Amino acid sequence: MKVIKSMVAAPKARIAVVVARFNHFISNSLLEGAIDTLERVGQVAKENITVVWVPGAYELPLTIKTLVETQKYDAVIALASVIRGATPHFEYVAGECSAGLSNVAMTSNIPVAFGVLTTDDLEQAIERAGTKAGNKGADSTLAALEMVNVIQAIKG
Ligand code: INI
Repeated sequence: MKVIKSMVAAPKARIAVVVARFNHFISNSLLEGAIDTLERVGQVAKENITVVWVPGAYELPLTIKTLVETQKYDAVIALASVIRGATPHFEYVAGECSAGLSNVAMTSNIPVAFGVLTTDDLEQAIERAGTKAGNKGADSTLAALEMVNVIQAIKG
């Protein structure tokens, strides 16, 4: 039996973090969680981390597609919060963001971690951005780090 089970330390990994400016207060906390995890847990060197700000969650897929096409990154972390409002707008933004990110990962073979909160209200977003329900920026970063090692292990 061969089992592939990878660590989260990836000191040589080149990581891009793409973060939506919309709901900036939440995004900033997700970004803090991501950077802290990259440096302290992943042991990724500062010079190997690129942060890209974009207007909103809807812009994440195209930005990440452009980044992976440069072949300069081993994984990308997408960070945003989409908060439900009074209209169906939420469904379009969250749906297109999620489908687009999955599509980029599948067509590029580069892990794209989904650090996008989709919540009913601001309180739920705050809870998941560094308060009582953890930090989704940190959680998605752990997934990205592990996936860098998993993909490398599979490719041998
Ligand atoms: N973008 C978000 O990141 N979160 C949201 O909650 C949100 N809402 O609710 O509208 C949002 N909209 C902006 C969207 O992502 C685009 O930036 C905009 O439509 C321009 O293309």
